[in-house]
Amino acid sequence: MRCRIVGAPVQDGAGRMGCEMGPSALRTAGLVAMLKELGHEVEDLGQVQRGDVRPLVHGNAALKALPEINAWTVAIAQAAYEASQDAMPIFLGGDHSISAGTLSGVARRAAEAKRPLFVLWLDAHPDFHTLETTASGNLHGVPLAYASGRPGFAGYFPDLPVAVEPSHICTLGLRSIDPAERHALNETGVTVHDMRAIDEHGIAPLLRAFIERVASAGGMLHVSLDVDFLEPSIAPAVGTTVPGGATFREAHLTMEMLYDSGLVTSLDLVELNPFLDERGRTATLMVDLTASLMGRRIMDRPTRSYSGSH
Ligand code: HAR
Ligand code: MN
Ligand code: MN
Ligand code: MN
Repeated sequence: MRCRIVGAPVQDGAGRMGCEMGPSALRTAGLVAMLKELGHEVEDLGQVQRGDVRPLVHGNAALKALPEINAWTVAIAQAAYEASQDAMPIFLGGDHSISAGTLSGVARRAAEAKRPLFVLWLDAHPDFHTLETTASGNLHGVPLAYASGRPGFAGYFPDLPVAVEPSHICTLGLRSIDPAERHALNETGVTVHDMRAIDEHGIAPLLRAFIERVASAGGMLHVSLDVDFLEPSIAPAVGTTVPGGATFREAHLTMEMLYDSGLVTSLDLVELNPFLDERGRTATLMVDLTASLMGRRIMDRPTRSYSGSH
């Protein structure tokens, strides 16, 4: 496969500094060499450059860095659209606000290819706030709402070329949901597999059902992996740790099943804050999980093992 690495060194969407160093840490942990070892062709496009910031005033006084995130989203959406031409882009965050741009760009690409876009959101949080409902004002809490066309972003974030259909979104690993997000998730029909569901059923059947849906629709699949999807004791380098996350094996199994599906067309690696890491262990884990997504396996197995119409 041909991969394109796109650094998106954004930290203004998070409540604390440090995610700006995320792309460097992921590169330092050996991302490019790992992909080449797995037989992929890799092109590292370097870092996205943020465009000019224009003043923006919103009625929610809690909002932080709205002009900056607007400008980042413009630039990242364009970079994502370009990088996804005939290749699989891997976006290196940066906080999760980068996904406002990555989803916008890959949704435009999927629409041009006349294929439905599906999204797997691996996170402790749904990031489903609108600009009105966020109380923290941290804009890493809004990208999934923006990309799925929830109202209130017009004039503050760039116009979306195409929205992601909420019924094509599956969140996995949630365990910190604000009341307004809970309400909106129920109302829009996003699939939610929270940690309780994972505990009760195991991650495999939940993920398999979603993969089957993507396969039978002939869909493209964007995977957005937030560091805080993981149990904090194995992945400390994130500003918003929530106890009770995915274990090492649950996370690898998720990636291995996704590889076997042959459906993943783009990937975000987000929220890594290297300032909070312990000797690079979280960056290394994120690279190892990416390896499992890209074909590293314990023993050989058949690929594309899911029934699809395409
Ligand atoms: N929902 C909370 C808020 O809006 C926490 C959001 C935290 N988001 C991330 N990415 N860390 O998932 O402030
Ligand atoms: Mn997130
Ligand atoms: Mn999160
Ligand atoms: Mn559909």
